[in-house]
Amino acid sequence: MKILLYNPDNGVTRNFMPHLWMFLLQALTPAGHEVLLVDGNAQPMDEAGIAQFVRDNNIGLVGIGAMTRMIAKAYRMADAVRATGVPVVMGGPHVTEMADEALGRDGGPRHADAVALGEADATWPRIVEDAVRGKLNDVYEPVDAFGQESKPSLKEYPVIPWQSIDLKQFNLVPKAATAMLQKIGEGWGSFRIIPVESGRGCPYGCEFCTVTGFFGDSIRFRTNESVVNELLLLKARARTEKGQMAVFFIDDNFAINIKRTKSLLRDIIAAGAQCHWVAQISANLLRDEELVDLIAASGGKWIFIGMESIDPANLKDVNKGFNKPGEYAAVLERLAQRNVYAITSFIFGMDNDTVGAAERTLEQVRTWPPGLPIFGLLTPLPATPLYKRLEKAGRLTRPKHWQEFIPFAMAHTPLKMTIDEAHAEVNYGWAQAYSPEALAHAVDSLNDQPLGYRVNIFIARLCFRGIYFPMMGKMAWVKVIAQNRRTIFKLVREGFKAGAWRGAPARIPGVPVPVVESADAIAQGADG
Ligand code: B12
Ligand code: SF4
Repeated sequence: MKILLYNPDNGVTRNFMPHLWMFLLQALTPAGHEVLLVDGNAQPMDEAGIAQFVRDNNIGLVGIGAMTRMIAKAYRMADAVRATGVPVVMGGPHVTEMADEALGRDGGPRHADAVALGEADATWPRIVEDAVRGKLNDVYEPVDAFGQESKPSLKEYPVIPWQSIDLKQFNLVPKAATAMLQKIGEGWGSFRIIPVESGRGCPYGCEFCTVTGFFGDSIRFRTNESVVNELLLLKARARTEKGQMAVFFIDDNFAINIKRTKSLLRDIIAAGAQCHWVAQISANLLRDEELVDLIAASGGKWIFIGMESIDPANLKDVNKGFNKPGEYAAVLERLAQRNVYAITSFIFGMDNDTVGAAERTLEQVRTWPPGLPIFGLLTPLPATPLYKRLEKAGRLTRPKHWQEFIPFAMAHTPLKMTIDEAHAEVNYGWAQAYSPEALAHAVDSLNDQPLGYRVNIFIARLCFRGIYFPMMGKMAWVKVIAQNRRTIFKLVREGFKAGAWRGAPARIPGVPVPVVESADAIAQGADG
């Protein structure tokens, strides 16, 4: 049977990285089936397009995975597939919490023939076999022989065959430039950010986060050997293609067990499996100097830190009191001393936020080493403690906000400001942090560093800007480049002076996250 695994875009912005679930389920599919992958972020498709694809490729089963944010699109695409007579199974965090909605048991239309609840590593092979027999159940639950919930231990992790997977759709280097860029240094003909997990679960239970509920508070890790082998496979592929790749360790809190993380990083170094990587780690775990040394030595370049707020009262409200705003600066300095920088994530619209929260946050951000600040709004995702609290208090203004997805829009009223004021705070945060002046300031603050670091921070900031300011077209890029021309000229001039542009290899230290078009990320602190 031919199976299509499809991940929708959210219809507004695009993602810069493929989704791990697709590769994982592909690797877990029983032998004898062919699995095709389509990520709507890389290969945009509409309803007619997916129906045509399913017919043209003689697909027998479609699997769709989606977060809450893109569930409306996922349902529309599922409806289009089902209209061709092909069954659809849906999985992922949203339908796990809202299975009745997907199955049309809540009075609405049915969108899926079957729903896979929770982690589907063990249920997926069963789903495929049932689909072959034409006997899909409505719901697949990960339970053991006694009906108890069972979570994959990750000790037996499948080998994802990165050496042979078709990754064309995920290359961030424009096609026109591939041939030329292949010749630069070790080769830049391709650049991909590949998701790798080393463990699952986070016990912290922040109020707005689905992770503790979904993956459970029991943390599970892959073996170091299996992670190291995966990195070696990825490095080998990049080498043969004369391209580059970076890894995004998608663990929610990569250092949740510091001893284990240190041992993994040591093994990566010992095996020569270092690569440029990004990971999410909570600030409290970055107090450890040895850990930060190992992060730098193993190739860690960007750490995503869910700071959420600089106001301890807000942090306490959302059960994230373990974040100590007083230590943010020291944590960032500790990273910057090793040339590791941070993606700092903030949430506005929290209950103790008042007008001016964004400027107060930026005042602090400006005193920190340069990084990539991102701003979002507190969003009640289904089944989170936050959702339940706001629902009970009658504060949800759009209880089914996902059915009509609006980016950067609140679904409840904060206590100390209006919804419009909260929106204005987010707008202000992005506009100020990514203004030409702020970009110039970030570059200048690294004046004592080699040119490559300054180029790195500049490119990373320009690309990250696309999370909020959609830069989908050429004209949008031209405008951004014109606005930042002074900084660009300055960097180019310095490059000529230093001879950096003469003769390759010009290897930029550190991986900018080159969100080629518009990237959507992270705007509500899912980290660590
Ligand atoms: C990496 C990541 C991202 C990446 C993008 C996704 C990517 N390209 O990988 C980035 C950083 C860009 C991102 C952005 C956002 N993310 Co995010 N992200 C994650 C993260 C950390 C890892 C995802 C992952 O690969 N997990 C590991 C895989 C193995 O797990 P999985 O995807 O759940 O898949 C398993 C099952 O769900 C199931 N399954 C999944 N799909 C399917 C499909 C079928 C057919 C079947 C059968 C089974 C199945 O089987 C898989 C194996 O067991 C998760 C948290 C987490 N640990 O999952 C948050 C998470 C998915 N993100 C979340 C959110 C909210 C966002 C943002 C809105 C903002 C934010 N808070 O981060 C944006 C929106 C992005 C957008 N495009 O609109 C939420 C989603 C909650 C929800 N109900 O929707 C999560 C769960 C974190 C949280 N705070 O709660 N994210
Ligand atoms: S926000 Fe981060 S630290 Fe908090 S529960 Fe979610 S993954 Fe864990």
